[in-house]
Amino acid sequence: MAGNPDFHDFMLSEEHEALRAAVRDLVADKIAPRASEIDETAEFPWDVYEALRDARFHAIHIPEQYGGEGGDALAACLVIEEISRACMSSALIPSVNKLGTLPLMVSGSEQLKAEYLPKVASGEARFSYALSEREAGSDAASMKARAVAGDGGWVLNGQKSWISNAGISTYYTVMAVTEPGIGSRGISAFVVHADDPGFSLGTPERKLGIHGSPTREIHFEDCWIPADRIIGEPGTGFKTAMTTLDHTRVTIGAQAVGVAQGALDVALAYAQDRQQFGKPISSFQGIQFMLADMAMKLEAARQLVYAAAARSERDAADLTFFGAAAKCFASDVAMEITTDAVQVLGGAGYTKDWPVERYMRDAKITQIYEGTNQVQRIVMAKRLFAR
Ligand code: COS
Repeated sequence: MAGNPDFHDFMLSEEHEALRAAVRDLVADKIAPRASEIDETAEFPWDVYEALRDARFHAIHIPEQYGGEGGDALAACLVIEEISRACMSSALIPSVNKLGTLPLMVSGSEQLKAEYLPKVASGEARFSYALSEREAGSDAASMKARAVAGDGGWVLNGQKSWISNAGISTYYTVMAVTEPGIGSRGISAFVVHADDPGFSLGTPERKLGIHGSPTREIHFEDCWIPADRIIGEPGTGFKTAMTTLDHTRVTIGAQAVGVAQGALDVALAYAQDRQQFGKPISSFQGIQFMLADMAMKLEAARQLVYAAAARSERDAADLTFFGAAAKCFASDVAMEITTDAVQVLGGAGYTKDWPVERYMRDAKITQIYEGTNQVQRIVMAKRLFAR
């Protein structure tokens, strides 16, 4: 699977197919049976983390030279898609690890990469990404968190919001202002440790979905970190953050495709089983058209996500457009498909006896995180005008 972006014949390689099959088996065995309970208890599934780590699927994107599997962008998408098909909360394990470590892989010094990536590869550590703030969501460059050089290092003050897997992660990539007054060019990226003095966690957010992935604020109060924990040169943090999102938005597309596939699977089976007016509801054209539309849109989303993954792998010039398009299209489609799956199941679909209401709740976040779909459309339009 390493370094094989060569799938312009629109077929997955044998290695990718084998990976998909292996993840599917693990999901059926260890994750699907737990998915509803993870949602109900809203606890981080350490058993799933261990199962993914044992199978080396928890951070498949880490290069081999740092002790990782060296999975390419499509491999990461396949892992994330297959896990999301059963449990999106669990899919955040590989997704957040990729999001947190990619800034290092994109802009970090060799020393930083050698220090942190092997720990994530081995499963000893987990990494989150901290860009947003309470008052700086879509307008990320208006952030207020401040890092001031001092005492041979940096002193951080401020807060970050909606941080996925906060409290679970060992390390955080944190974007903060190092030179105020010059906008995005005054932002730098840093590695912060969960046990750095002055680092603290907010209370867990109470959310619509992805209950098994904790989301919290993180706070810095005179939090001192050594000078060599800056990622790249001062002032390059915003670019690093944006380049990271170009790649990882593709993985959100993969989550969306997975959760939509999970919902379609349930709707298809239910429609063929459920009898009304003396026959299965799948024999009614109204239901057939819904299911056909769901499958058609899902396949279009999947193809766009895989095409974007190929661009991510080869760092293509049009990745910014493709990452935004894949995330935006797949998540809009996932919201439609999961909502329609609830409709196909009718009253049953609205209850927790069936997983489709969970899929619908979980799908919603894919339209919001790593940039709202309104932001994705801004990003796409900018690229169109730049041509
Ligand atoms: N790759 C590399 N550099 C990029 C880039 C990208 N994809 N996008 C922007 N940049 C650079 C620009 O080239 C510009 O650099 P210069 O100052 O050297 O010209 C700089 O970053 C600022 O770009 P821009 O002016 O476009 O930034 P804006 O403040 O207008 O913001 C959006 C642009 C809205 C697209 C950005 O803030 C964004 O993506 N917001 C959403 C953030 C997000 O996804 N949050 C979720 C957090 S993770 S859950």
